[in-house]
Amino acid sequence: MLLLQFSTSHYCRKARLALGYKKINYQVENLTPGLHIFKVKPLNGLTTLPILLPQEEGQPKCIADSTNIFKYLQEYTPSPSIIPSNPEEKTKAWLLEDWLDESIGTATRFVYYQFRANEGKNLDPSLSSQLVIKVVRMQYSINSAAVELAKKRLQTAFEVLSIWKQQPFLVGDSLSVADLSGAALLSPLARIPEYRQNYPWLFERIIQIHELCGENLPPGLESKSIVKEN
Ligand SMILES: N[C@@H](CCC(=O)N[C@@H](CS)C(=O)NCC(=O)O)C(=O)O
Repeated sequence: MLLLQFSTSHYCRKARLALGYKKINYQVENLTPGLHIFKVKPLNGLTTLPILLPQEEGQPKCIADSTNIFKYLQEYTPSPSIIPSNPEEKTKAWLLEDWLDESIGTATRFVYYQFRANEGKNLDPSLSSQLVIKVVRMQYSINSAAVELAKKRLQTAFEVLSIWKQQPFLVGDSLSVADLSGAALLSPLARIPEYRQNYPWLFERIIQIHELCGENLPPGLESKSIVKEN
C-alpha cells in the first residue's frame, strides 16, 4: 500500500496511526504542498491528503479522506478492530471521530499556525518555513479572531477528552477510531508550551497511543521517540 501524504500533516498522521495499529505494511510518498494538486486531483477530484492507494488487484484504486481510510482498513484487516462491537459504543466512537476530524483538527491547525507565525517563530525561522506558514494562514483564512474561536473549541475538546485522565480509551475498553483521531489531531499542540504545561495527561495519552501503533512521536514529544522504519 502507498500513503500519499504531507509529512507534517496531522490528518496524515491519523491515517498512519491506523495503518500502524493494524500492522499493515505500507510505504509513504511525501508530496509538496501546492504541487500535490497535480497528482491528487486526477485521482479523485479532491485536493486533500491523506490518500491511500492499496495497489492490489481486487482492491479500490484510491481511498481519499482519513475517515474513509479508517473504514477501508477496518474491512481490509478486521483485527485488531478500531470500531467497538457494542452498537452504542460504536455510535459514540464515530461521533467523536467526526467531531475531532471536522471541528477539532481544524481548530488545532488554526492555533498551531498562529503560534508558528508569532511566539513559535524561532522553532524554524527559515524563509522557506515561514513562507509555508504564510501560505497556510492565507489558504485557511487564519487570523486573530478566528484563532480565538478555535481556542474556545479546543477548551471544549479538553473537557470532553478528559475521560483520558481516568481511562486509557475514550470509548469502551480498547483502542478505537476516537482515540486514533484524538491522538493525531491534537498532536501539533505538543509544540506549544502553554498546552504542554496545562494538559500533561493529554500528551501522555498521545504518547501511549503512538506507542500502541508503532508510530514515531510527533514533534515536541519525540525525545521519547521510538524507531520505526517505513
Ligand atoms: N477531512 C480530511 C481533511 C484532510 C486535510 O485537511 N488535509 C490537509 C492537510 S492537513 C490538506 O490536504 N490540505 C491541502 C489542500 O486542502 O489543498 C481528512 O480527514 O482526510
